[in-house]
Amino acid sequence: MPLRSILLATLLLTSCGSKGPQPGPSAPGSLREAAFPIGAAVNVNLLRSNAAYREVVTREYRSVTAENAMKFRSLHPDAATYTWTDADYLVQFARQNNARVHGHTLVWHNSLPAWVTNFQGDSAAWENLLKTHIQTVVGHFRGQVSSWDVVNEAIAEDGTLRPSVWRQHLGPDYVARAFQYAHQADPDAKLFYNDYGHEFGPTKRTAILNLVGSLKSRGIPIHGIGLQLHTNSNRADANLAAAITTAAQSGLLVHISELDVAMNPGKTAGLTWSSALAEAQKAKYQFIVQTYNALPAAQRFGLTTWNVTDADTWVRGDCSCPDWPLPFDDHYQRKPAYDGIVAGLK
Ligand code: 9MR
Repeated sequence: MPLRSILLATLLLTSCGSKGPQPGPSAPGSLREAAFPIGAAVNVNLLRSNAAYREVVTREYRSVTAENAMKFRSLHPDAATYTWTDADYLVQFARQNNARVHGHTLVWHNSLPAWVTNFQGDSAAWENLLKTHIQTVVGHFRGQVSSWDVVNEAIAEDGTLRPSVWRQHLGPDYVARAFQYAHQADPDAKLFYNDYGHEFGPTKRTAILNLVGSLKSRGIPIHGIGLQLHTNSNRADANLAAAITTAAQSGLLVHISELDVAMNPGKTAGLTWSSALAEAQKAKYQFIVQTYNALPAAQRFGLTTWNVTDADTWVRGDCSCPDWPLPFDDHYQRKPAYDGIVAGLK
């Protein structure tokens, strides 16, 4: 083959095809270049088995959260059994790719194994269950998982403490003790209270900030607030801004921990993707990132999307409807939403 053809072939190979998804025209090299860590919730099975998925995660993200692999039911399916394989795989992947791992989640009312929901024991036995789980998990990942959602979704939408098994068997102060147990197991880990609905209005948001503020003033080791921000096209920008800026008034780290922007809030069965939806979604992503980017740098822990692409979003399963909530499409390509993130970072 003449030299010119070889050069042309090499150029073509590097600019399309062989490297998987390609950057859009207005995009930078990758989201890894942002001033704060941008990450995604990762499905470990896809990471193992789907090369295009793995390529996007590797190329774009400086932080990873396990979508499911570090939940109670995944890690601790029986009282005497811990299963580390998937979570360890993710930690190993992150180490190879110079990404941080955010742990999700130690104490939640959901995704519990039957042995916990059926557990019979007095309050001391429940306390031991909670403490042992937290300290075994945090201890296992000590030095590798640098932050944790210690307690997830403990507040109900009316602002009261959710009547979960934990609240029922351990009393309302289980939240504080969970943070203390996690801190004992890894004093260097950054510990978060994570919840959804800060953007719904002041009731839940105020309750969360009061809880977090009271933990902080008691000297409980809490370092940050996770705003899930599972949002959609109908949510007003003013509510999104209130969620982000109010959380920062706590003085703690702020993690946008589970961001996605659903575009079919009416759950219309036959809805199809359109450039109008793509542009509306881009504007929402840009607004959220811009608002977050305006927080004091020392409080910007990072921004994590919940899942990677529209092909693996939890939203479709949840609504049983078509939706496209993420910055990458079904073919692992960058969407206008991606450009919205980039624009918001400027
Ligand atoms: O995306 C997760 C889905 O695969 C699980 O079935 C579900 C229950 O464990 O949890 C989903 O992730 C949730 C996260 O852990 C907490 N905030 C809400 C997320 C979406 O439901």
